[in-house]
Amino acid sequence: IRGHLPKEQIEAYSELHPKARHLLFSYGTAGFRTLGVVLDSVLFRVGILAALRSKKLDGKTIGVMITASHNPEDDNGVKLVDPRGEMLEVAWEQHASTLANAPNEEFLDALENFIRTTRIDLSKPARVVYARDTRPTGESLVKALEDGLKAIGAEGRDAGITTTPILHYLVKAINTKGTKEEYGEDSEDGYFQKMSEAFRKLVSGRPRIQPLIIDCANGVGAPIAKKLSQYLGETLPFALYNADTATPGALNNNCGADYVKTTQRPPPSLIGVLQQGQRACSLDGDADRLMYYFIDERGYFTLLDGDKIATLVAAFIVDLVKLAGLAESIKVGVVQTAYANGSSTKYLSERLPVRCVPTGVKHLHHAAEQFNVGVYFEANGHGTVLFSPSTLEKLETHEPSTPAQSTALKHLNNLTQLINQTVGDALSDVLLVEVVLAHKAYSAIEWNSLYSDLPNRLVKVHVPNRNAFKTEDAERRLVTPYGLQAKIDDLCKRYDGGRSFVRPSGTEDVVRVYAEAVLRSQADELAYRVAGMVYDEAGGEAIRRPK
Ligand code: G16
Repeated sequence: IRGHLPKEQIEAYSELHPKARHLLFSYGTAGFRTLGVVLDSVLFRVGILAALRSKKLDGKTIGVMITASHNPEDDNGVKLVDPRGEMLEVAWEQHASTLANAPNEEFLDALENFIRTTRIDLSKPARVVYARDTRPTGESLVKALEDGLKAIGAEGRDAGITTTPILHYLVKAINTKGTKEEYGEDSEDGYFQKMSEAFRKLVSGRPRIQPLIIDCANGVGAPIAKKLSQYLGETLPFALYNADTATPGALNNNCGADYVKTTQRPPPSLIGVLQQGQRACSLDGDADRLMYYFIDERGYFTLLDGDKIATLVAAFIVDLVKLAGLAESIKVGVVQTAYANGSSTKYLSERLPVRCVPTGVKHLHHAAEQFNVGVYFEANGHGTVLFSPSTLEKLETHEPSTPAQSTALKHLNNLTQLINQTVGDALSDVLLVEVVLAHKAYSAIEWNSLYSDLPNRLVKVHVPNRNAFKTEDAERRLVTPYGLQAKIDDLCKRYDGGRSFVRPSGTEDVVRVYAEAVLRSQADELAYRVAGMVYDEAGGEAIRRPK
């Protein structure tokens, strides 16, 4: 090992954060996620791991976000953020799980072994920036993390209570400071300034925007949206609902993006508030997901989910690229997952290259990097737009030959400032959607009419062992339990436009079942019948239907 490992110090701190023998942790879709009260040892060890990741990357700042996002309030979790603001490199996920699971007395050995095999130079500096959402367990988990940082002698920066996307922004801003790629000032203020300035430029000269109703899921999105609103002033008035972060049990309860998407209903607190045709949206517990919706002229609730956002945004960017005279050199592509509504995939594929990847922002992000401009959104509202480094350069240096080209180019450059390109960001996405609606002079109704969603249903099945479910083909097909996929295929054939798939969740202890069909009743029936098969196959305990 190169450099010094303060073994005694680590051991002493480690004793304060013992790992319970019977618990097994796994770094899943979005880091470690389980009941908040059992995560103390994990946070301590993640502190050490983040410091080592920083040392491995020559002292670059690593981010740590303590959140369980859309999960219930009692859950908590932690995810690591790499220097460019993206999710932790996949190869390190296994290291994270191994270190989190080592019994107390073997932790130091596991650590030394890891440092040796990964060839980490301990003499390098270690810098970590961390934040948490509003969950009650967050405060003590931050302390455990800080003990991990102290134990290994890392420099920590507390970004306080903030959203996941702001933490990602900070990581990138810190690491690009003073370089040619400087991302912005490394503070919350820098984040708000950057986004709100770009927004003002993009909507200048357009008609005044009507107030937007935002359901904040009673989470950290509430105080952050409030601050953003001060920067936006009259350019985009917010009406904040479910902004109560103090009442125990309120977080994500009957509100928020996940509730709206899975129940396909507005939060009960907005019933009577939402007027026909008025657009509203929901954030999730850490403000990285966004759902828009409205009540249509017949009084029906209509969702504008991640697929609809992707379609709106991709079409807008394609138009601007054409108008700027750059259609030949800048190719726009879209990345989705199996949850994307079949109609959205059809609509988009007729116009653009579309790729399907497994669930999890890390997969979408990497696939989107392959395009000059990659628009990625999960149907659940998690997504953003990436401009490749060469595209950014092209946009900055291209000489427009007409005033129309010049305007389109200016809009594109402002979009690169408006969009949080590190990760899905509900508030940055709100601004993006509002810009497109303003430019197109679309109401929610017109936006929705781009294509009609196939009716769909998502259900959760509680099974004794969700790991028995293995998938392939970007999670569209089951490999095990053996024979189950053939049964699902047979069933799907009996429904017009029937499509269904089954996958284990990476953030909750459930198996998820998705189904869609041409008719609502058929989509529901297909979902519940496939869920029934999963239940029978795996000895499921209960099917939790949306209330
Ligand atoms: C996380 C991930 C998302 C994923 C979601 C559900 O979201 O970041 O990419 O779609 O979990 O994942 P799963 O179906 O595997 O449980 P969030 O908003 O909870 O961080």
